[in-house]
Amino acid sequence: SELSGVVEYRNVTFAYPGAESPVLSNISFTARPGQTIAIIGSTGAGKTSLLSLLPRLYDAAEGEVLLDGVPVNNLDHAEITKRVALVPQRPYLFSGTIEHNLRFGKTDATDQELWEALRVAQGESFVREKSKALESRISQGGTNVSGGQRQRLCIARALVTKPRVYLFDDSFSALDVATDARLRAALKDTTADATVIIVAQRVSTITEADQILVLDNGRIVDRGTHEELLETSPTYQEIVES
Ligand code: M5T
Ligand code: MG
Repeated sequence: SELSGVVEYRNVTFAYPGAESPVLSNISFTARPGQTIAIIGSTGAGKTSLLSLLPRLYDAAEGEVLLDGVPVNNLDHAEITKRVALVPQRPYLFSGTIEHNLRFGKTDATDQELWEALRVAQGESFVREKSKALESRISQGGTNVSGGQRQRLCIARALVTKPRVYLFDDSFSALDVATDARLRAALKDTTADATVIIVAQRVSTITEADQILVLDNGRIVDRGTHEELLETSPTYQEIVES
């Protein structure tokens, strides 16, 4: 239906194959269309691992990850990627044109759709400034674009697929504060009906989230809005002050 995109983690515990101890323990939360859920926590807390379970990069051994009420373990990757786009922490660009990179998830996207995605991702002007625009070549791994340009192209690539659920893993960290703010304002409009889960390092990126999950050592130690957590969460206060 129109309002698909409900994500639910139910008592999820996860250990990497071969590892002795879990990196995630008893994770439960729900993210609904129209909401932004933020995940914050120190390096190694398990943020990337948590996101990776929804597109089934790994499967949780205990508990369930549900997409629109269906355990993702019962869905194949094609069914999941129709609804879920993950912008990974180290986003990858292929050797080929910008156009080729942007169409990766939706090969029949129109040029207009590509430009619209670039506009939202704050990538329009640097692509226009290139003499070949969308036909400009990206070298293997994207070494001929800056880190911030790479992030914006990978965000645009996700936008092109018009998913119901966006997973942003630290996707704004290479952007300066002004670009980060412009991008999030544009994203807010475009993703208004979608479910958005954002992993962030900078608190300023997530102060407006509907709910912030504070992850520490694989557990959700606190949750609430920015204002609530400032009052109640010593762990959050530490992150804010760091
Ligand atoms: C959480 C371990 C990692 C850490 C813990 C991705 C990955 C992680 N780990 C593995 O053993 N194998 C893997 O493939 O899991 O790591 P994370 O989820 O990457 O933490 P984070 O995203 O909160 O950290 P950061 O640095 O991105 O802020 O013990 O060794
Ligand atoms: Mg990470």
